[in-house]
Amino acid sequence: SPVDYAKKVAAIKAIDEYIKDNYIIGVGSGSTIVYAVERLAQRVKDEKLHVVCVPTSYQARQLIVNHKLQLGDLDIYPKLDCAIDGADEVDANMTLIKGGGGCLTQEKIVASCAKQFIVIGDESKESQKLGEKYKKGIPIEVIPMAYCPVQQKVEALFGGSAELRMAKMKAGPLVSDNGNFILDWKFPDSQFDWASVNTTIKMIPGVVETGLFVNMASKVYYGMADGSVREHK
Ligand code: DER
Repeated sequence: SPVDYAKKVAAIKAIDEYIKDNYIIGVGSGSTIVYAVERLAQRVKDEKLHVVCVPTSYQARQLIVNHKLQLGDLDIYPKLDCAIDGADEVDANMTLIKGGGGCLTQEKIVASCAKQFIVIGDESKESQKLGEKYKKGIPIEVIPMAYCPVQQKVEALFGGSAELRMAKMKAGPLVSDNGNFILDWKFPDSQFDWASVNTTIKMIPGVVETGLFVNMASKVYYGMADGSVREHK
């Protein structure tokens, strides 16, 4: 489909421009990253590159293993050369909403360990203001026993509604790779200082991580259906 093609061209551009021999690479989660891992595996084979891949989810781990790429972890490689990942939305300041796929916690940890954090996506992810494009709300990973007080505190602090994410192929709430629940906070249309919102929410007892990635992305590649790729300016 045109969207898949757009994702693919963005992924190829990122891998071709950023990956070098002996790189330690953080591998993100979602659907766009699949094209990046495919391209990476092709380059490793063609150019006989030596790279190590650190996953951000069980899904990313499977991608790495299935493409016969060398698997690493943060115990062995706490400093990464670059991390590549998708996003649910990117605003004018390159603040991201991530976590649509429920992998925000390990994604943020891995991104924070990388010298460069490269975001890839189709053009539908680009917006001026968070909330314009991605309507499901900002994911917040919480310790299960705390989800109700966290829900209430987020809504009391900032308004909107924080809803417990329910699983699709399992009865009950979605359980993250870390064994936690996820709230999707549908925030009100307002001028938010996302850095301060992120810090405040993280300080609520029971919150593990938010899907607000503030001042983390080094570059964003937006793939277009016509095969061209725009970089965030
Ligand atoms: O869950 C996540 O953070 C994913 O990276 C998501 O934001 C991007 O998923 P996509 O590449 O399938 O759009």
